[in-house]
Amino acid sequence: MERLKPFFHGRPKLLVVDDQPINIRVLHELLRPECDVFMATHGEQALTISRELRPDLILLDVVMPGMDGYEVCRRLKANPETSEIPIIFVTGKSHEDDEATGFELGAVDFIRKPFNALVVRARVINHLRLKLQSDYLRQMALIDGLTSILNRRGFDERFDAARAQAQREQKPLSLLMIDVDYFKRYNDQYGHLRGDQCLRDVAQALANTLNRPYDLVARFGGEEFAALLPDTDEAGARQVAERLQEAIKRLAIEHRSSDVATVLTLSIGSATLPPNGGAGVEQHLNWADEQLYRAKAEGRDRICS
Ligand code: GH3
Ligand code: MG
Ligand code: MG
Ligand code: MG
Repeated sequence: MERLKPFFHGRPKLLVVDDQPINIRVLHELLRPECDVFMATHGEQALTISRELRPDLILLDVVMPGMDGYEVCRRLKANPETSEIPIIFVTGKSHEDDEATGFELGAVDFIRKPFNALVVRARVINHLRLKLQSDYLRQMALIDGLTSILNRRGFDERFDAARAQAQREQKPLSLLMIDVDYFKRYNDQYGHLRGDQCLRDVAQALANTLNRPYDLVARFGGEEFAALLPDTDEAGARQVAERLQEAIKRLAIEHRSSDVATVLTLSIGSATLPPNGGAGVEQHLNWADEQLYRAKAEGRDRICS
């Protein structure tokens, strides 16, 4: 049978949940050539592992002491962090009503014990393939084709999540709006192809300069980028903005028709949301935009906050 080829590095992750270790062992032996198999022997453990590991597929027993499989499924679906993980019920319950219940709870498949090993393997492979494909398409939808960093849609998603996290943890959240200076003239002087290459180089340099794993940069549109800096106050944001400006200057991309330098430069507007929040998404964006506008008006190649 054809093996799974993941779209990204690493093997798919499968979580097997069953209160009988023998059942887990059988499934583990059967499926480990296809994926990394993890196991849980009760409902609470299944929920914890699912949150931490984010498996690509869950094989879920129904009858278990304590929390049964249906309840585990309900809770997984209720949590946005785990709601997208496909679930296959594997159960000795053989009444059609049980199967209907499983599907109503959002399962993608229902397998009866005792099962045929080859059929289980084929079903698991099919569902893993669908999951990897949908992950891949999702990723593609959030990534900018020219620069390979997050696009506006990707930014919006992460912005919402970062705002929620900042509120929860009572931490500041800084937003930088970054715009290339005199880029229209750059295109006019050097042509669109070099303009495109320039945007790729700028995007890579911005991404490489942000060194904390939870910082991010996105292409906001055209020659405009946005950086999101969780747990960063106004002074910290200004420091990061300076590092980004320097990184772009170090690229030393010739720009003869710029009025502010002979190399490519950036203007940056910075807006920090205080730990107690307050401003809405639009407000926060407008605020950073206003600072960017000010940086342009005051002469470009500068940071305003
Ligand atoms: P300012 O200093 O005020 O920001 O001036 P600017 O010329 O950079 O700003 P303006 O908004 O007038 O022009 C932005 C230019 O960016 C116009 C457009 O041709 C160019 N641009 C936008 N997206 C792309 C792209 O994907 N590739 C290339 N090559 N150019 C792009
Ligand atoms: Mg059981
Ligand atoms: Mg510009
Ligand atoms: Mg612009």
